Amino acid sequence: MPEIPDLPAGFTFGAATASYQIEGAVDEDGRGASVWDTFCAEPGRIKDGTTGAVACDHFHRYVDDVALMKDLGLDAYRFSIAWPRIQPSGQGPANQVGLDFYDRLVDELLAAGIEPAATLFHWDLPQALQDAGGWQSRETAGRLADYATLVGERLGDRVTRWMPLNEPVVVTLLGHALGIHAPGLQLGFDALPIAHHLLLGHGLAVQALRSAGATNIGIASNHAPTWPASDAPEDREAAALYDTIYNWIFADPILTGAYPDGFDGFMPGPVEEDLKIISSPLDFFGVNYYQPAVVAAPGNPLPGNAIDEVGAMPEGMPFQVGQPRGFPTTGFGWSVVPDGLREILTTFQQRYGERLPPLYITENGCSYPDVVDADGSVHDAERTAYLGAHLEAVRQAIDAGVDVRGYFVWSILDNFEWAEGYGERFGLVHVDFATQRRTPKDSYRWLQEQLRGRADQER
Ligand code: PNW
Repeated sequence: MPEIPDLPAGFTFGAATASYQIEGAVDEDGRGASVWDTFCAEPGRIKDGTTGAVACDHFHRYVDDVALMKDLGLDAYRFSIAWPRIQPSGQGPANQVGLDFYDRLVDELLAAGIEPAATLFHWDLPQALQDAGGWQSRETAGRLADYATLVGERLGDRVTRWMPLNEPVVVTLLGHALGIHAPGLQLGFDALPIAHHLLLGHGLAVQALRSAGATNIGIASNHAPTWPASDAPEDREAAALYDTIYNWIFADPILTGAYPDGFDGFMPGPVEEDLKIISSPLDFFGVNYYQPAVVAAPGNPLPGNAIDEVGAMPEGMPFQVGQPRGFPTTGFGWSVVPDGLREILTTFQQRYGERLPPLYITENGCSYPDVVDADGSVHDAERTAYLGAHLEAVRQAIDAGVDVRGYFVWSILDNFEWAEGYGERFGLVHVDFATQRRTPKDSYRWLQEQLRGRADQER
């Protein structure tokens, strides 16, 4: 069994989820439709034909779920707020009954001694806003800020960390360039303006949250160290381009107030003015990490297994993207490369230096098919090994001088894994979706023991 390495005093241990992946109750308390309701209803979009209509039924079971988190010993819980519960049509006054759910959840967490960390937009855009142009429209950025004001006013006194956006890169790439996620558009490079509108929405929402009295504001941004498939100059060049598009067109404007060279021209609107908003100071920057990317020039050999998502890259792209070979893979087929986490954290430190606020790992985790015994126990030794190795990588980054303040496991519960449906299980807790029975996996027991050991030491 791995042990959690020594981490600085006050290091935050948490777990993360997202509204559409766990809540269910899609028609309750005035919730409007989201782009994911629409997308799931389209034949062929979700591998097993399922939807998030029930998911983990967390909307009705949040008390039990918070009890599981408390028992595990978590310091913090990162959840997302379903925008269509707060503004069923994407604008106008708050649906107070919709906000009530998060009010109850936040109070339940605080009573359990768990810090609430809220994401505002984890992909479930109100369908009415999509009908009005969605993230292709600049207006949507302003709508995000209005929604942020409503939520900040109600919960700003109790939520301890805020993230307006989750993974703008995945929304841009999978949702709008490749069409694998809602809203299912295949715009290719014409999706770049989406990135700008998301970033503008982020900046406006940061400002709106602060005006509403919220504090401790950041982002949860997915990042992948990007490796050229070979030393050939054309592979290096292709990898540098992909690295810029995947990682730095999202982090640079936020942390430096400028796009990487040459990208301003692809962005719509008064870009210079927008960048001032986009670079509104943050209290922390959250990195979601799953695996590195391996990139080759078109026509060159790509030794990595193609990543499902980006393997679907349309013809004519200036790069081919795969994943590193020679590493174990998760049940989902993603490569297990703990050192990639150390690498991306130290890259952030080197790239931004003094300008970098404290970092959090806002997501890291893995999917494996569970082995369920006759007695109901669930064995997932690979997940335990995965978490131990990635925490060790965090330790190494801290030793190298990176200010990392916390780590959130994706996820506390098995849940609706987007286009994969219920086939991929990322939870520390097994969910039997037929009965909604929750069973802590071995990895949960392991983490619980480790967190208890830490608490004893700090006492
Ligand atoms: C993240 N990729 O999504 C999301 O924030 C979660 O909602 C999701 O359940 C989790 O990771 C596991 O997938 C990603 O293709 C989706 O690189 C795709 C990629 C990365 C993250």
